[in-house]
Amino acid sequence: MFGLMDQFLKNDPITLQNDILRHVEYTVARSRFSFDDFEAYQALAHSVRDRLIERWHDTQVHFKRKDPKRIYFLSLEYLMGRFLSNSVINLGIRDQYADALSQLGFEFEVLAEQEGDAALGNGGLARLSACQIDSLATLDYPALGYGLRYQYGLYRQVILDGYQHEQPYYWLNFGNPWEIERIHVTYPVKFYGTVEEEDFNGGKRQVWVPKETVEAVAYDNPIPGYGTRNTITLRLWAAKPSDQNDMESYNTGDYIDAVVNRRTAETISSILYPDDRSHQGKELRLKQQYFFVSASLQDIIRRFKDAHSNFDDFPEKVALQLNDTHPSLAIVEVMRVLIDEEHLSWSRAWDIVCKIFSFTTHTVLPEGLEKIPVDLLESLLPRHLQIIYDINFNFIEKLKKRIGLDYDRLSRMSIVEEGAAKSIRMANLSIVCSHTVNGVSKIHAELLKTRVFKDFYELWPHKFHYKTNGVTQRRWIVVSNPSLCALISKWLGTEAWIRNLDLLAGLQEYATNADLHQEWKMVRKVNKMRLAEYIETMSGVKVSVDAMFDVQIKRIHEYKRQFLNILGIIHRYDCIKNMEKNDRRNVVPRVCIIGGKAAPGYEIAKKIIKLCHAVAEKINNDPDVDDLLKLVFIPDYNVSVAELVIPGADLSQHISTAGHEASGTGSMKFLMNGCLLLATADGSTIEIIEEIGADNMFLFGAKVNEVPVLREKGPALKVPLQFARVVRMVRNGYFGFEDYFKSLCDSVEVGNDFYLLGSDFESYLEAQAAADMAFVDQEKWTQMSILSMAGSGRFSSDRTIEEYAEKTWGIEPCRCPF
Ligand code: 26V
Repeated sequence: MFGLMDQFLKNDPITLQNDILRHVEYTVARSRFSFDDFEAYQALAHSVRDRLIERWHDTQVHFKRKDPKRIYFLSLEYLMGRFLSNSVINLGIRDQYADALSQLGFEFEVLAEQEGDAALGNGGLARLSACQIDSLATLDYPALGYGLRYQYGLYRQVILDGYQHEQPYYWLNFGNPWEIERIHVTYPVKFYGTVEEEDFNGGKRQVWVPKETVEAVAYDNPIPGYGTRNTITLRLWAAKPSDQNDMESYNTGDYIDAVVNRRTAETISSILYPDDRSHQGKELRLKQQYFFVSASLQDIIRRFKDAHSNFDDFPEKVALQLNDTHPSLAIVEVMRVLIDEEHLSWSRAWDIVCKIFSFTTHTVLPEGLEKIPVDLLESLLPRHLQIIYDINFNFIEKLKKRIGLDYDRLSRMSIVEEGAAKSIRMANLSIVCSHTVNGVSKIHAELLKTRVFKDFYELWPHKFHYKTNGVTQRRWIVVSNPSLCALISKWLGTEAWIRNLDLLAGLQEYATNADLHQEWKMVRKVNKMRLAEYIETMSGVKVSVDAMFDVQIKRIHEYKRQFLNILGIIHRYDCIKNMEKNDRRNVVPRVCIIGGKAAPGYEIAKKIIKLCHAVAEKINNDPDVDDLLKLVFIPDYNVSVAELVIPGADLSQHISTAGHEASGTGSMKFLMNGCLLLATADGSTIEIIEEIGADNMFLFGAKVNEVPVLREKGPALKVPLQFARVVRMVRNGYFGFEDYFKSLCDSVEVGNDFYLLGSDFESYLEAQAAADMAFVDQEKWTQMSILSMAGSGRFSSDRTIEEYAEKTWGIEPCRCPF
């Protein structure tokens, strides 16, 4: 088939222009003589999509022909952001499109802004999936990502009077040119019903008689690699009503009710759960998980059976990666399909399961671990519950032989949690049934082994590993910071770093080069100007680009300590107010930027957002501080906002209470963009210190092993006076709303201060002072900035994915010939 015509679609400016105009006329159905920016964007996107589809077909044909072992990445969340710029850059045709558009009177950047974010996830875990998908494509791995096609993505955050409100984000309203509906790729997914016993081969067997069926329809999103023809699939499932279970309702004569009921099927995939802390044990969430798992596995098994007839070969062809416990029902579903539908024996099925699953956990907190109430499972998936019990029975029996009758430990390790409300511990299930358990940073793995999963580690030390997270430099430098990208390529004399980030180390030798310094500062300044403009449009606050831009953007969580940041800002404000006018000249001007969403039900997090606004209102309108201090909250933080903010940041804060941030990937994006880090030694920052050295960062706070000791002290803990003072200012209504902020203040009082804001405050202020000092010496700062970027090579998701491929999945690249 290859050789017939290597590439259908040409990429010269005339072809591209014609292509865009053709899509204006026939796809968007507007006149090619009159169309607006949004219509131009749509036509442009469709023209890019044609090129994606061509490569994608070639890749799929190639994979099919080679039949390599594939990795199936199972994740309920992906934060993809926008597709356009990323796609044309990965396809290597951005400049051609920009030229073609400018001849048509359009600017590429302006059209790119027309696209809404694909926000099918909450935070770190979801953005990590997106970065990893990009790396899987770029490194030519035979991979396929599965997910859910939520109609309502992550809610929009709207701020009214400083309070967060959530607005539904119906992102498909304007169409989605990046997906291809596969109406012929559908699978029935079944729920409810009973388990019956029936005779089989002279013995008995269990048969699930489900009661309800919904249809899963595939929507494919082509994901192009950079510098390769390989274009892989992100397959997202949407729920549609099925015709299989409706006959009876129609026969009852209530046609309208029957049709209305059908529509409830669609709700399964309609909403992304927006809380990334607590598992509420809701039926809809469980339905989503099973819907996802069942459809994906039917698809995977169908593909396997197309080329193979013996399931013993399954582990040679299939690796299944569980992105946290959310898709863990896949384990049980594989058991069920192999035993009930393919009629394998339990032990053969179990053998296969133990070889194919690997599990990555993304949390440190035991309360973050998912539990499913048994009664929910029993009604929704009765056969699965039986299988879980059987897996647990076998596991506990073997365990007893290993550790004896240590009932405490047996009950801690059991997959089933006994108690008033019995539940299934999804993490335990995943550990028992996976060949590998991965953490996401070195310290995270340590905490898993010594605290969270200690019992399991002692039983199976060989299962526990870690792969330090990474992010893709394609999105986080090439797409979002084109001028820095050009500068790096110029100084390195190559663009090879875009596929091999370790090459950035080559810039270390120029860290003190005056010419580089000048160009570097210029690039940074232009990015800051862009950010300042955005801030002014969003919040009306005018900021000076000569000030230090100090940024904290991430989900709002108590452990991430945005409150500590705000208390630090209050302290700074208070100091300036109490200074002699003459002394104010020595203050380093700052623009403090905070952004992030609070889960809708997370009261304290919402209060932190309100406090940020209340403090900003006071500071920004105080002529005493003028340009010396500004505070802005950036609303509706998402991937696209991050692309704009990160390149313009001088300093970024990663200040979680040590031992709480499993990894943190924001820090890596800032680092790559030459932003300095003010951080605690937690999660990924511990490894960043190893790469760039503590001298190039501003570190503070209790260390991971000191945190439990400090907590132990409780009410006897020493808290600095300045801390008590700033908390008192909030408590006493200096910023208004004292009743509303009371519980927030209470949460950091001595004896109650679980996240240790008080005991870390002094060293936090010292780190801030050190950052001020460094900023005054701009040459020194620039040097640190260059060294940060040059030392970020290890934090590419390419490195992470290569480690997974080699050590966990056992897969090889499968490169599509050009
Ligand atoms: C939990 C839940 C619970 C119920 C409904 C939806 C939902 C969604 C997500 C989660 C768990 C969130 C875990 C997470 O995002 N962890 C972050 O993972 C990052 C990538 O490994 C890591 O950098 C962050 O430190 C970690 O917090």
